[in-house]
Amino acid sequence: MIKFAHISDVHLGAKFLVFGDHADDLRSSIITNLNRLLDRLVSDHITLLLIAGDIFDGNDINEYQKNAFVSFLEKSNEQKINVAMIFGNHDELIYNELKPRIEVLSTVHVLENGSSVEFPDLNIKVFSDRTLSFSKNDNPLKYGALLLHGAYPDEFPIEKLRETGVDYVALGHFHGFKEYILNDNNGRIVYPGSFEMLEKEDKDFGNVVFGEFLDEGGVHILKERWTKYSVVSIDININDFKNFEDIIEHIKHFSSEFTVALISVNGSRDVTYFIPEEMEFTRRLNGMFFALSLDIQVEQSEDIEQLVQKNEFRKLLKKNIYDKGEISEEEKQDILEYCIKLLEGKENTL
Ligand SMILES: [Mn+2]
Repeated sequence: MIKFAHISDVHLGAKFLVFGDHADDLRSSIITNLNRLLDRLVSDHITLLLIAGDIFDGNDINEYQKNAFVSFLEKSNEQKINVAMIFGNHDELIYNELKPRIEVLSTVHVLENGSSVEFPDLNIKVFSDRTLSFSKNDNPLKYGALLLHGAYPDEFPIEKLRETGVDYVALGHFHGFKEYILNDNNGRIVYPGSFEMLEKEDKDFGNVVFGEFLDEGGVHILKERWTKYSVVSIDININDFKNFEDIIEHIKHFSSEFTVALISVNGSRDVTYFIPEEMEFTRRLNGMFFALSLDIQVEQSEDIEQLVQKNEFRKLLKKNIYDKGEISEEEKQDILEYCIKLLEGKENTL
């Protein structure tokens, strides 16, 4: 039984622009989790780490971020943890720059497209080949893993993946966890999801996948959510709430400093139902969440509803006045007009 871990889409140096003042928190969270991962690999005697691309967010990365990653690799090397990794198209230039520092680390292997590395001690061969033009015959060892960055199944059809004869396809690119069955011999195709929350709309991000190659072939995997951040969708229909303060009270229940709230406000209101403008609404929610996205789609039903009400009122009034025979036509008309003005707020009650 050989243990491994799989991460992808670390996106070191991501700008996290949508998170404003909190961007630094997320950037440091990535590095905290990298260090935590190293501790875990050591304490759990996990000797193989697969990194499936998008390690850096782009080519414009500061020295601190670059050093954080190289230092992670150096420590992995000291701990004799085997690392097989690929860079994505996002971070190719950085890789070329860091190459001299990475190449000297004997347990760290950067796989370029079409290459592979054998770990005889682990009985595993790790491939990276976007054309998928290799087979079981190319692997003298018991287990095979394939590192790829891209879209499954569009770029990597299941039939071709099966023909490679590998036990595990370690993918990167999508930022949410996904697991697919590769074959009926416990083979799996897995996206761990990004290492940390990258966009407000991401789902199931911030994971590390832990697994083991089984004696009978194939793998068993477990996803662990490592991010402290989460996303909650709050759908509000204003017609379910007495007033705006009631809505605020409801939203308060979800309040957390590590939560991104996606709040959508729907329903239809008449003139008496107060919903502030988006900016004021956001101000009231200030401090409740890590970040917030507010979408107000409330129908202004005042015209139609008021019109219906007015017409009803007119009909009722007319009927009641005209039923009384003792007053003159002129008086009836005056009363009717006065009442309508009252209703429209153009006249005060006496
Ligand atoms: Mn990515």
